[in-house]
Amino acid sequence: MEKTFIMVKPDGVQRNLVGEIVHRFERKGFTLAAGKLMSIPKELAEEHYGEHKDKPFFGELVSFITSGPVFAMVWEGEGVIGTARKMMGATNPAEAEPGTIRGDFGVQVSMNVIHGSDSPESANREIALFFNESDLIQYKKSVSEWV
Ligand code: RTP
Ligand code: MG
Repeated sequence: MEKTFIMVKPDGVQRNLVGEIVHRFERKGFTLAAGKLMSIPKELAEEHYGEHKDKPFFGELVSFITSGPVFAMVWEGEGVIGTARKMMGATNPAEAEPGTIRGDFGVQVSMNVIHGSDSPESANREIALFFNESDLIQYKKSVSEWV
């Protein structure tokens, strides 16, 4: 089953949005496979956001994501990578639709509450960066028959 890497960024943890975000993914019908509160070491942040290393905002991005704890998760379900991106909304919260996580809770592009993998390749890469294979819990929820 498809899996994606989702992370509540330091602003989301500080603003007590972990429960709200987990709740949205649960209510949607996706299954939590792993989750942990953690501080991201600088090297891991640079690797995670490696695609942006030549962008002008890279330093600010790494410094923000390492500024406080994040809540890292793996969510599983049909089409979860693309659907999670829709639930998150546009990168810039000012452009994100109301009803999306960034549209409802974000203001600035640099502090946009949540990260989600943008493709199957990114999802595999990011899950492997943050979790061991043995961290991913496989189980069946009876509700899966209904969504
Ligand atoms: P993310 O990787 O965090 O899920 O966000 P995303 O795919 O929607 O956006 P991406 O293009 O991958 O950018 C990564 C993060 O960099 C910050 N950013 N700042 N100052 C700027 O112009 C700027 N542009 C991007 C954002 O916090 C974005 O989430
Ligand atoms: Mg991205």
